[in-house]
Amino acid sequence: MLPSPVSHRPNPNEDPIHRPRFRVTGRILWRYLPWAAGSVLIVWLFVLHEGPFNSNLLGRPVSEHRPHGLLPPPVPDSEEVAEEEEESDPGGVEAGKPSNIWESRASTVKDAFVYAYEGYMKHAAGYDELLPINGGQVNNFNGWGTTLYDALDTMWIMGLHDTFQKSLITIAKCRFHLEPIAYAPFFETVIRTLGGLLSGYALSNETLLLTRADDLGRMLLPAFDTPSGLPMFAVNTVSGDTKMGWSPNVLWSEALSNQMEYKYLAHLTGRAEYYENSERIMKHMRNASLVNGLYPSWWDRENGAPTNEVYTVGAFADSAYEYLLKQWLLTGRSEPKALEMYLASAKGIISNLLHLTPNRKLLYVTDVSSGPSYIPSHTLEHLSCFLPGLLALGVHTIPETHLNGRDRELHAWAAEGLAETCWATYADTPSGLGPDEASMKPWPSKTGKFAKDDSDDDVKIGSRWIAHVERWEREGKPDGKPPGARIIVPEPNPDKRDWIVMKDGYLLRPETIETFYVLWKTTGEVKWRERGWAIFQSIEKHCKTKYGYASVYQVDTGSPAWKDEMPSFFLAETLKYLFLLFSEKDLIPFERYVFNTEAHPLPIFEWAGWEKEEWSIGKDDIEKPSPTVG
Ligand code: DMJ
Repeated sequence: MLPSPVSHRPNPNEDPIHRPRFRVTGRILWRYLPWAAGSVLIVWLFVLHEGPFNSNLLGRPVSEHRPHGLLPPPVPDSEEVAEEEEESDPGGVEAGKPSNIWESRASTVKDAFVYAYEGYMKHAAGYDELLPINGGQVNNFNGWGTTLYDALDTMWIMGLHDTFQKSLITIAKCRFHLEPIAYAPFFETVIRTLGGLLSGYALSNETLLLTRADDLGRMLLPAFDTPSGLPMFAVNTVSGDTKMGWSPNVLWSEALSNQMEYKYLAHLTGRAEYYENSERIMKHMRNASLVNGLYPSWWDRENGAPTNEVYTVGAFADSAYEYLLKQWLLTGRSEPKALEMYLASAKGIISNLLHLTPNRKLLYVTDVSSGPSYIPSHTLEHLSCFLPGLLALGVHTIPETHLNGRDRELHAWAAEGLAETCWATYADTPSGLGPDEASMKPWPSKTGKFAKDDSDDDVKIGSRWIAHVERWEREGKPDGKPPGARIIVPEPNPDKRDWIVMKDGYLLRPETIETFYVLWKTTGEVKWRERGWAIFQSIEKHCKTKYGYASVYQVDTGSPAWKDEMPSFFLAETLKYLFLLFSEKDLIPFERYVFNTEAHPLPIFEWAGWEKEEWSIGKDDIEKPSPTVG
């Protein structure tokens, strides 16, 4: 430590020689001049670089205290945006009123969020979720108040800073405690709670959120402690005990939906174990022997081998495909194997899981089980409606060098056609809400016109979209777009729809709206916004209760019945994507953020040199040529 000139003023009583005063002064000068000059120089350089001392003790704006200095600045909040707009359009609007219809719609969504969150806080604070019919509460995850964590970044994005600040008090007190017999589900806790904390930190720069993310990330680590590295279903955060879920198998979605959160956390904290555990699963999956680039939905935790031959992008798989592309984007495109795995799997999905209905030519994604050939179930899950958004994000972000020509077109057409069908499942029903599962009409048997033209193997070719695309190409590409990629007109008559309801609940899920948001941002086509608004109005009409919003049954009627649940993802995802869909400002640009599977935006970062070196990042990444679809 540098000596203080005051406390070290020479004391003549301590000086045996009693030197004359000028000599004492000269000695002081001699001892302290270099330090004083150095200090002046440092202060001068600091002021020159940072401006006057007006922010905090260090003279550096708080927002710049970021690990590695690579993260983007906090997102502008919507209140600031509204103020800016008022200034730029002073005559056109009433003071304080949104400046156009879309901002007004965004503001209505914000009101819905406030209504839902206030209902939760009033009747279920401290519990995971609100029971919206009677104002009850339920702990269905870990009992730490999942809805608050899941809703955190939505508050910030909507400019609800007071609400955000109040949430910090709860988070500051939370120690992620669990009784000995309780377990936190790993997948849900990572995507909702850890994802919420990390995104809240990235947007607000509140270090409390990073500290808690680090605490939680560490407490969940025992989940990775299995022979294969594929995670356990749940963890006790106090003892580190783990347990399996209802199935002894690891779901593909559970194995590969932690890389975004753990890699970002590794980057923020420098903890190797975060990177290594999640990356071990990536390496394992990359070395797995696959059929058509597709990943089976069940895996063995002991030996790491697949335990079924069911291929789906719905429940058990969805977010794993999502994390292949998204972790490549999140880590500054520095891990080519993730992109390579995404492209290979997208090829497998397009060639095998995309099917077409015979009359309306509705394009849908379904699951197939392996047999003599792939057998499609023809079920379209609401969960799978994230896929068009993912494909569109890929087309928007993957360079021509890796996705080009016909493949690029196939991805774009598939995105558009699948989104049209997801929309049709809402637009066709009297409630305006889409079912959790629809059963799509299969292609006619061998005697059917189409199958006869293409091949005798009806199972293989009958409804497969790629076969119809090939036929359309052979015919000289009439209408410019292949069947399945064209606009669908809503069909109120159930007999003419080409689909029937399988599971009749609308569970306040986000996937269709998420896809509309990505398509609006990447294509600029206003139809996606209009459709999002139609869905929001149906939610307002059928799902709003005295205490919040409820999932509903019987979507295929004019008056669906409430189901007593308000899932936290309604606040984390559904209302956030609606708000962003209508907001006129690009609050979360794709160039700077990537949404995790629970709609928590994480900032794109680049690995530091030492991280690459120390953790061998990208060392086993060998760029391969882009696979060809079809
Ligand atoms: C969300 O929790 C996440 O999006 C998850 O990946 C699967 N689906 C639910 C909402 O439907």
